[in-house]
Amino acid sequence: MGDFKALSESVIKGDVKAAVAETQNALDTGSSAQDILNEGLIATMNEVGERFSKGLIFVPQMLRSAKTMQECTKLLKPFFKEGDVTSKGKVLLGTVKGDLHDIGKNLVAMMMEGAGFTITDLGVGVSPEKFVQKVQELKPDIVGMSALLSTTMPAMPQTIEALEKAGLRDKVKVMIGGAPVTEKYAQKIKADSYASDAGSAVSKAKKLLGVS
Ligand code: B1M
Repeated sequence: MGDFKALSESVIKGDVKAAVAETQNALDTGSSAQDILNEGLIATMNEVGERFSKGLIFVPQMLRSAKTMQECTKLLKPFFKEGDVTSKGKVLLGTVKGDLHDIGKNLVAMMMEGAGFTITDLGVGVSPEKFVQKVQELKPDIVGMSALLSTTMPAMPQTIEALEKAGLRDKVKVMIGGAPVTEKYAQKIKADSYASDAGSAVSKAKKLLGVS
């Protein structure tokens, strides 16, 4: 993790104050927000996940690291703005039913907002019924679903089915993502798009709506 060792260690420890200071320090010494995010914060969360898998840390530590990362991300937000742009489209985002992971979804929201999309974030544990209700109410161009657990991925096709049943499927594009989700899975469940990270979520969303 090279240059971001101190940042990484503070995120692993869940030391918000130190991690925020390290993030600011990295910005002040010329690191790009993109590198801090990818090589500093996201890489560290992968390390946190590995430690959890090995039984070296437990849920409370994982949660502290997550909170620490979220605080650091706040400092990076202004750097992902593409400038004053009129809305490129409306995006409804949520982490699917049964799933509480929201860091990735929040990054997708941040990057999309920065790129000029209007975001409505429904938060975590969003049921298919809630997605349907909000699509009816807000008429978004894209519904974005995030899942981090293999056990909650089935809520994605369930949501697509619920949109079909409500007669809304052809009125909205569906994008999915999250660590266990793949392009192949997106094709299987007939989502319109899959993105592996927040940056490509922006380019895929632009492509879906034919905007630049
Ligand atoms: Co959880 N957890 N967790 N966890 N957790 C994982 C996902 C896990 C892989 C850890 C592990 O075992 N190695 C594992 C899942 C195994 C599996 O199903 N395959 C796991 C588990 C098992 C669990 C619990 C069941 C643990 C337990 O209670 N025994 C539990 C489940 C709770 C629930 O959801 N019901 C649980 C709980 C938690 C915490 C609450 C403690 C915390 C989440 C806090 C929070 O999010 N506010 C947490 C964390 C932090 C993780 C890890 C360590 C980190 C996740 C993360 O934030 N990554 C994670 C290990 C890992 O992923 N390596 C793990 C950083 C983030 C930027 O990446 O979310 O992948 P990611 O998002 C990326 C892309 O995927 C993509 O863009 C993002 C940015 O580039 N993307 C999209 C995401 N959504 C997208 C949507 C799009 C497009 C792209 O379009 C709409």
